[in-house]
Amino acid sequence: MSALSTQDPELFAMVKAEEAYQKSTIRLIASENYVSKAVLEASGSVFANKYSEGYPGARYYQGQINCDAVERLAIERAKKLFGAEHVNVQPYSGSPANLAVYFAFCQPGDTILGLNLSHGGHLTHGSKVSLTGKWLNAVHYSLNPETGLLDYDEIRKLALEHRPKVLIAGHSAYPRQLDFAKFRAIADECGAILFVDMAHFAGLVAGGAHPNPVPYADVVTTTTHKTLRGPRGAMILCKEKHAKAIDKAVFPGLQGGPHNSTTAAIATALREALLPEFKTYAANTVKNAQVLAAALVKRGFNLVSGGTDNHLMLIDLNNKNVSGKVAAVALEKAGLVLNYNTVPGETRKASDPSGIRLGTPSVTSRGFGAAEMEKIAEWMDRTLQSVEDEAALLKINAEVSALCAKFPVPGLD
Ligand code: DSN
Repeated sequence: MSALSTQDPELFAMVKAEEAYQKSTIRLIASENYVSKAVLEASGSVFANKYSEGYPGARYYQGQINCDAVERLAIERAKKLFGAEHVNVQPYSGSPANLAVYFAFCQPGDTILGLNLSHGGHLTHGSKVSLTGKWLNAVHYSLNPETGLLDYDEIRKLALEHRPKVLIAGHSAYPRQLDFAKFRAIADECGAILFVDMAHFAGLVAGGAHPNPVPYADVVTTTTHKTLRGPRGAMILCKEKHAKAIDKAVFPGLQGGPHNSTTAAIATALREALLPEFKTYAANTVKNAQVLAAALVKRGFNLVSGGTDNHLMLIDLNNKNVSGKVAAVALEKAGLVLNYNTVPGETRKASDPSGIRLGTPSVTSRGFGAAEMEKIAEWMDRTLQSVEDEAALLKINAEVSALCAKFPVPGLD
């Protein structure tokens, strides 16, 4: 970064500070990761200079010979990785990708059925504060209050009662695998489009550590920067019969020119996800989450559904007498970075809810294993017992930094 360091030292210092921060902290945000150096280089490549409205071979601008090649490469790799009939790699991120799906299949006022936000759903699955909940008639299913698991009988009941145009499977905070055959059967019975938002677990699907929704769903969206470990972007995968509707919804329906440098980085991230070592990464991500979950349960943490079989955990802190926000702030001071989160049956405000969410994609990319998971559980326990004790938090922070120094950071070291 010699040009940046001389031309904009102020910004360069911020980049360096963030590098140091990402190296010296334990990053447990379930939706974050560390991309490779190759992905960083592709993200910063000259494709940032290009406008390419349209699709490969049918653009509204000349000079697309290389942009077409890049976009075709990303599409072919995504098709191969997930077994998809059609792929659109242009959505700017997960929320626009999900909007494109509704735009393709719904009219304003149509009914959609998805997972309740405080039970692990996503804003774009029809939350009242999102355009998706304002322009569509959103109905939500919840987790079973006894088990913390999806209740497929309730989903079927609601689907038959409300006859949604789109049935949504997917989440941003549900720690279990989804049964796509059951979702497909319900969608068929009520005549809905089955839409799977696999943003959180796409990398696990790619690495064979989670069932693949693509054979079951009409349409699947994913971001590319979570477990999939690519740049910040998104893709839509669908059956060939929906290809035209999806492509038209993305462009010209919602977006202008694609971010070609992101497309280039998606292509190279997908190459990495096709390598055998990505299977090991996906398996280790789940293994680490399960070790961490068990260690937390042993220390009295109340995990929604009692554990995890994917990359994330949702913890209800009501029995710890500390709110999610107070816990998250104290954990950050201790060097453990995660987010506060609503939990099923939430009684507090979303800005200071009862829970925290954490995941293992980043720490697994960094090479952490079972011993480090045990240590993280111990640090979390100590932190929550000392949320107001700055000295105790600083001591944990020093221990966290010492451990981090032993693990090189992908893309940076
Ligand atoms: N904001 C993302 C997450 O953290 O899960 C979902 O879009």
